[in-house]
Amino acid sequence: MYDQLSLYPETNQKRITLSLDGMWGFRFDPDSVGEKENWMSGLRSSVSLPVPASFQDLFTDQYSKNYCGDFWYEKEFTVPDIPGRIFLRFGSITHRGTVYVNGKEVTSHEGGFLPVICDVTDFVRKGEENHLAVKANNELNESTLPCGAVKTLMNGTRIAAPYFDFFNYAGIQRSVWLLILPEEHIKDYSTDISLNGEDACVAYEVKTGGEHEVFVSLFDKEGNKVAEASGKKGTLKVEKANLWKVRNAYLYKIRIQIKDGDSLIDEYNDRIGIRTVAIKGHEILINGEPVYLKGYGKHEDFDIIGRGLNYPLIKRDFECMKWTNANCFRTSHYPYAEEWYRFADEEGFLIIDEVPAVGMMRSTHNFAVAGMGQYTYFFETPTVPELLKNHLAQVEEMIERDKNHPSVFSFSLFNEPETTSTYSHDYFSKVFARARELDPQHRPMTGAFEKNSAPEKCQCYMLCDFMCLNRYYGWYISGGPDIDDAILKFHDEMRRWKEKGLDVPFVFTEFGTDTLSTEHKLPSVMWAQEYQCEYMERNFEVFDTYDFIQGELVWNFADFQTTEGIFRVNGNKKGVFTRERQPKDAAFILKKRWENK
Ligand code: BDP
Repeated sequence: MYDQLSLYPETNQKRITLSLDGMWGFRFDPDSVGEKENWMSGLRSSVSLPVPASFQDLFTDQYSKNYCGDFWYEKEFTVPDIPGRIFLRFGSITHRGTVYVNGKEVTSHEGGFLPVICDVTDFVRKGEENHLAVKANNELNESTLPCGAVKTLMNGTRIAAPYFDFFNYAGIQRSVWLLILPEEHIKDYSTDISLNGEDACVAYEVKTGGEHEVFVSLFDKEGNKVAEASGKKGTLKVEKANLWKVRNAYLYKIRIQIKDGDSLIDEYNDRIGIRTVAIKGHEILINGEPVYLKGYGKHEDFDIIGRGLNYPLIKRDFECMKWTNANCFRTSHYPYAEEWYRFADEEGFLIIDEVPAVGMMRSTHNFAVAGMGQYTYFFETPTVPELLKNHLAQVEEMIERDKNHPSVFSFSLFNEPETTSTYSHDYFSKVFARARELDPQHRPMTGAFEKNSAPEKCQCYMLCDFMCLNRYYGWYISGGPDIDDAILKFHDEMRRWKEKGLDVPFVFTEFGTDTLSTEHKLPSVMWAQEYQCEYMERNFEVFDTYDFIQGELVWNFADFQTTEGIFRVNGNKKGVFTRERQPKDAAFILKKRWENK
């Protein structure tokens, strides 16, 4: 866990944020000789590569695309000769990285989807050029998040074997910043919101590195101060609060200051939304009002840049989602770049924020094995203590990073693990308990279950505040001409869940069909656009039968890259949009349904 420094970077009168994005030096290190040969002080022979981006699709050869092992980045940077503490902040290093400044190791971080932050004040030379090196690694095993393995080809080449259905993109995929902060600075803040009639209370807590007094104020959209308080802990009382509503967001500016008498020591500004989240019976309530979730499971995925941060892509995705009248998405299967959440805050989208706990089932084809009733043991192996340690750390870092976003209304703590053993129950009890302890806003906690997690067998559903089901009736189960059977089987499962009398909302976090944008056929066949449309309509029949079904997130928003194989045609084609973000026919069906839902 970091020293509470996950605040999104801001430049203001007391803070300087310098971008280190651009071209960096890059070099593969297949024999892991980098450290021995002192690459931390200079890579010597390197190629230029852009940051942020995944490295895989930038090259034209198989070796680079499928490279699995250590790889290095380097960059020269100059630190201005001004007072302050110097930090480096990587949006992420996938899947793990060690950071060196001027040849010396500064920090190491495990997990590829959350920030890496380090204080480099004692490592840099101010006013001069400094050398930054990162040794990264993209190998997977059964104690990493996500889970997978490394396979060795007969010629000795190592390749990632993910236990999950997305390409193992890696690299420095998010922005890198140099931060110059005052010696005594604001490290973190959290809020908890309650409503009282038309008024709101924003209880806050600020962490700083010193003892000077803290002042907090809140400004409305027009810049009028609407509340203020002082102290590291306090309450902002907002009269006639403008609420952050779904698809109708209102954001206040929160300003936090450390002062010594009249002199300002540090300041941090952020935008927060005033809204509450609750689960009551089978309803999801935002500001006390029921909301039906409409939207998608997504990926950070695009041609050439892989999982690299790209502002135009974020904009286009939100425009496409809004066009279909969606109000929600799940950050399947890992926390996304923070820019996604900032945009969602503005646009009034709800987010189910997911930790990279995917592939927790011993199978490289979860999507095929799921639902066949096969026991895919996982939580009774010797790798579990290390896996749990990583899982808990990433839950902590995710909640720490995302806790103040109004868009984040829930945290998902897994995707499709094995959940039928008592081992899985013990494991996830610990994960849920820790997450509940950490979230200052006490959001509902959940996880996405695959078909093996049946009502009679699942040992983990009781840990969730609402149920998220990934179901493929009409695709992996009884597809094509058998779809009538699929629907009967689907009803049968829902009836069995109903009989359990859980009285919690159920949300479908995945349902969908692979669909090639080139294929049309009447009557429909699997993989043709007509079938995707029919499948949607038939699934909606089921959803609309049960009042406890409170949401539908289609798998997937757009086509995306996966590992190659006979189940995938240059990637997973379950997108409602193509990888280029153009609509398939099903997008028009969703648009129409969600307009009135
Ligand atoms: C589910 C997974 C998702 C896959 C999807 C599919 O959660 O990552 O991409 O199925 O098969 O098993 O398309």
